Amino acid sequence: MNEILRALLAVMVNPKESVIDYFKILEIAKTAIDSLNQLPNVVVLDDSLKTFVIGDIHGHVVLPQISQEIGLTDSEGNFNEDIDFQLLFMGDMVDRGNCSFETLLFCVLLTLKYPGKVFCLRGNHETAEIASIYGLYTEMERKMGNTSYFEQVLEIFKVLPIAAIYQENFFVHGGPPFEPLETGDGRPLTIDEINAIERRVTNVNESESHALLQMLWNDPEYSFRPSYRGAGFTFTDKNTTAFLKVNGLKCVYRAHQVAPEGHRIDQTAIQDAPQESAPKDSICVTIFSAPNYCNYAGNKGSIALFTDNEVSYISYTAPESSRIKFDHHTEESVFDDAPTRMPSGTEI
Ligand SMILES: [Mn+2]
Repeated sequence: MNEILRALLAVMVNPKESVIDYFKILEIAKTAIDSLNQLPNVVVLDDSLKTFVIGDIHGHVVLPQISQEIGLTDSEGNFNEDIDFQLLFMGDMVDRGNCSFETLLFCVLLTLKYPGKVFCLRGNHETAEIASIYGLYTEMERKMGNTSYFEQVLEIFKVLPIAAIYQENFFVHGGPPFEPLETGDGRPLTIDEINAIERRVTNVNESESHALLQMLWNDPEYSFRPSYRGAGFTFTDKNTTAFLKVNGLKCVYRAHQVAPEGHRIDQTAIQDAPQESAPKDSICVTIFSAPNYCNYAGNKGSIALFTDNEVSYISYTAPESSRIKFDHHTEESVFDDAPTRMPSGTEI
């Protein structure tokens, strides 16, 4: 296993000089389907362990250096056999970048190497309808010489869990799901209802559960309505507050949108008597981990580190050379930068 994981990281760094047996790796990845299939829709992480949370990677080459930064590998690329932390990927490992196939395989194999400590959630790109168009399908064709194994990758997508809970926080690729009401608002679903969704579908667009589609596609916005993306809904701070309240949770962490600083506080707690200077608790935060997304967005990438009920962020710019510079900081430093939103209509 270590050799394969090393090989996957090596091919990301140096694709031309690395040889890799994708057929053999897919054979091993097959065994992950059974274990992923055992997981509930909402996985519950161990609150006592510190936890790194990673947003969209989209096949950008970040995992070799993130692995070293968080202590998964040492400077020689040897894997830490007994990690004292958890790792949560929030989906959209695939499509867009050059190494989306390796990224997916690496993340899935990590769940086998570190059972109960590494989790991968499903993003909207881990679906047949998106991955067949936005990169993974042609990448597999280019790298394997045929596309017959795409079906097996779809089997992996189907069994990925769709949300996680850790230290009273909710983690999901797009956002929490709501039942649309005739009033125009949405009723937040309970964790029990989310766990009852049939997640094992290939085409999420054809899913009977609108909730599954929403969890992979929703975005925080200023009104509750069908999303401009053509799938899912936009949800407000009031919707988020209602979801957190009904489930006894504190904050939603999600991915799915580029953030200029790599992460962004999208929504803060609604207060009865608003005071400009009063600190407001974050209730919805975006984490995006692909720097300079698609080689044009110019954004930083971030990963979050949760420890003892505190969250901090590790941000980085896309490397001009092969070396990423990591910058550790807290939430406050980001508030000062008044992050801007991506314009509506941006396809992520
Ligand atoms: Mn997404």
